[in-house]
Amino acid sequence: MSMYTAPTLTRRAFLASAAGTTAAMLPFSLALPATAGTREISLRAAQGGIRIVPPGETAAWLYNDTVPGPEIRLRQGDRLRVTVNNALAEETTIHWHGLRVPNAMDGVPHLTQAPIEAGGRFVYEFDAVDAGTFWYHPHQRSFEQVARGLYGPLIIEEREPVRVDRDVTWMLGDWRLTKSGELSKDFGNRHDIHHSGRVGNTVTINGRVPDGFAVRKGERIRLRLINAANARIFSLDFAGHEPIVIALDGQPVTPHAPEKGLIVLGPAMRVDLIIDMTGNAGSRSSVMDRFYEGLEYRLVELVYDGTPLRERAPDWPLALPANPLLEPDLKAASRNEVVFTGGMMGEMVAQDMGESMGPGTQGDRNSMMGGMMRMMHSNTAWFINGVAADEASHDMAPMLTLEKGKSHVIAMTNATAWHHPIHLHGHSFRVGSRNGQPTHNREWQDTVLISPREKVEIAFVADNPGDWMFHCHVLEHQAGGMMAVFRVA
Ligand SMILES: [Cu+2]
Repeated sequence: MSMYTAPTLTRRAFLASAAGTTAAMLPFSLALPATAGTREISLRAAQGGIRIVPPGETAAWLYNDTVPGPEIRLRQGDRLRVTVNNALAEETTIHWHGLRVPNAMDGVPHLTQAPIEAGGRFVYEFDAVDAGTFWYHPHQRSFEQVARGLYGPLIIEEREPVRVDRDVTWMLGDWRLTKSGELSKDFGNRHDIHHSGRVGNTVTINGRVPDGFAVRKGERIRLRLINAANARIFSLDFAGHEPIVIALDGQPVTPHAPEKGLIVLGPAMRVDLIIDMTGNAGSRSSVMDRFYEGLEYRLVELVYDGTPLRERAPDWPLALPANPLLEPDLKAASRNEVVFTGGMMGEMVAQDMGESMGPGTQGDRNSMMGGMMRMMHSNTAWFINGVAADEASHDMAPMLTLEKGKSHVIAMTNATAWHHPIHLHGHSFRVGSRNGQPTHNREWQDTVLISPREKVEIAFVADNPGDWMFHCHVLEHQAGGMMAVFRVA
């Protein structure tokens, strides 16, 4: 991040209107139903331009000419059919992040489908099994395609949603812009791969650098946060407000106040909040991002209207109805160890933790230095159980075969000096413990953020057959080898 100076931003108003008239104000279009029961959408990936930092236009890659791509909304139990037209000059795919879809619809090139060639077309079709906040993005060269703007929200509405005044999506984006407002073209560079990934210098909400977000005293908002950044981790502070977490990665969780009041989102993660707007009419309140120490900044301001909606916050229920997930049986579960190694300073951490970094890197200090030198001069940087995958081909033998219909524990150790948001396709899992301590809410997630030197155990029933990606969602880490395949059979 320090490598780039932020361009001078002309702040652009991001003013949503008062309750009831917001939809038209949101900067993405709403896809409308064709017939009840099946939602038909078409997405066209193509080059275009967007106004992140007015007055200039930034060249980007877009779905249907917008960033984010259109917000796809349907109801739980409905079916979605998406025709994708690839107008890019290179291959692409779409992955439906967090949705439990049939394997052939998962959008992983070479693993679940042939990539959609330039000028080609592919039809994805699946049922919306779980309600919640999800998103879509390419899985082909995602470190570049996502960074150029290919992503969009996918909202599955509950049949009986919780009552709120407004349901709002904030898709958080992170761009590395040059002084002239162009996207920096250093996608997948070695430095980003070996460190924290491509952390940018310009954060957007729904594709715009936000200024104010209009609210009213007494209003209750369901805020769906989606982190679409390649690498940036957010830690949001809604100072003066008391947000309640009601879902993580789309899956309902016991409503609770976030730890230390901070909403932490690693790349690809989602958090659904209920926020009662308790500020005074006519006041302003900053939403800060405090993740990177010394680099705190104001994400957006909540701008209170002069007229309250109501004097007191409503006392409507907060809990969401559960999704149809199978409960893992920990006593009967198979246990599998997964160790992450690599990255800058990784050999030191791995050695401290007594972990090997795989062939040719364990042993004495000489071979350790040799391994480090080899890594520095290639884009292979990260290992799962000693193996670095080839991102370009997605060609991987399954690392684990998990018996279908059975419960499985994956005990993960982050023997590196960096954070990793680890994502499993095709399933949601319970996060059971961190460093041996049970989690408070045994939350369901599809992407779990693991701190340096942390051990995290997850558990799930492998009920979705096929070959599924298991990878870091810092997209530069994925490109540097941090991916594997779990086979459910
Ligand atoms: Cu990572």
